[in-house]
Amino acid sequence: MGRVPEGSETATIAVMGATGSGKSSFINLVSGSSLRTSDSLHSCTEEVAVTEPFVVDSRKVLLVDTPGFDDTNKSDSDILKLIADFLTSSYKEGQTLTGLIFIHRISDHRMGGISLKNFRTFRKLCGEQTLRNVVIVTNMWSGIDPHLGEERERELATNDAFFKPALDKGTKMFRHTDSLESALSIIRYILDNRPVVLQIQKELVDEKKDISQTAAVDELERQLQAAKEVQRIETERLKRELEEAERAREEEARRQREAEARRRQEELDRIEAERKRAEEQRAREQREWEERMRVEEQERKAAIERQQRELEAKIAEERRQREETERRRREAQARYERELAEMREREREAARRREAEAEAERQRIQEEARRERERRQWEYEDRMARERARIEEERRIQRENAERLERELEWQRQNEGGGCFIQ
Ligand SMILES: Nc1nc2c(ncn2[C@@H]2O[C@H](COP(=O)(O)OP(=O)(O)OP(=O)(O)O)[C@@H](O)[C@H]2O)c(=O)[nH]1
Ligand SMILES: [Mg+2]
Repeated sequence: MGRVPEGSETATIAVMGATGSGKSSFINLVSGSSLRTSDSLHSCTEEVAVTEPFVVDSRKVLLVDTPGFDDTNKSDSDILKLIADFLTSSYKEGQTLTGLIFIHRISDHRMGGISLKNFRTFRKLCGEQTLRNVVIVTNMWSGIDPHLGEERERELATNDAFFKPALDKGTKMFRHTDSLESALSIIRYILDNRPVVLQIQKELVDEKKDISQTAAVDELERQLQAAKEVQRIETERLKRELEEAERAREEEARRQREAEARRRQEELDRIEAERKRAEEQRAREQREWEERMRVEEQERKAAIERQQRELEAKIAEERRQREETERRRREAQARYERELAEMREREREAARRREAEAEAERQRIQEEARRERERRQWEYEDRMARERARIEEERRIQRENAERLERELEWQRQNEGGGCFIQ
């Protein structure tokens, strides 16, 4: 690929195939376009679209994207009309197709399915003379086991019901392995072809037929009729099967009803037997229960009488014990009172003794105090007598000293007159 050469003859290649087969993806890869593709189950391309020109080996190339047959929104005849309109107008403008690519997913589970039905319409659109310009491209090889892919490819190429008749008349089959290189090699192969006029272009432009008179529409109608026939046969088969099933169901239902009735009768018998057994059991249990109740009642009465006797004995014993206790209490009380009186007597005796002892002690202390007072009185008087004697003595000495001083003074006075002083 490279710059678009001036004046070179443009190769226009149309890409067709079932919806979702990868037409737009193939075109985007090889032309660098960005046509819308889809991951969903819904059809994506709704109109015929032509890429910008691009160059392969110095040839200007245009790829034509087409909506896929078996579109989710449009009928096959609508799609055919869209493609036919494009081919008619381009042919009228003098443009013819250098090649046609029919894309087939090798990963399709049903080889004879939608894709091959579309291929038949495609062939009628191209015509037998142009099959040399047609290339069948198998893609999506990555989604299948290689051995299974090869087997399918061989089957497609060798089975008359598939691509063999077209391949016999010059159509080629290529693998597209998702790489640009594989896509380019397919384009390069087509570029060696001479442009051709398709059957539908001849029919619509040269022969001025209405689209309803074209072989492609014939093929679509044939397919529609065939589909209707298949549908009719299928509906009849289903109807027969339904009727048979209905009969079989009725027979089966009758058998089931009988079996159900038998089963219910058996169930009723079983329930009745069960009920009888349960009733007998209940009556037996009732009798046993009554007998048990009677025995239990007797035992209960006996037990009550026994308990009554035991209780009365117990009450008598308790009364006796209470009287015994009362007697002992009264004895203890009397003993206690006696002991209390004795104790009080002893205490009174002890008190009297203590009082006598205290009186004796008081008298002894009083006596001692009196003696002490007397002793102190005596000592005091003695001391006073001695003091008085001492004072008398001192007075006597003072008198004597005064007398002596008197005498000395007298003597002095006497001596002062003589003029002599005797010391
Ligand atoms: N693995 C694999 N997936 C592919 C290839 N080509 C297309 N796809 C995927 O297939 C899906 C449909 O691809 P499109 O290119 O939209 O198919 P289409 O044929 O243009 O579909 P319509 O426009 O609806 O008719 C997308 O998810 C693509 O990515 C391929 O070569 N290999
Ligand atoms: Mg598309």
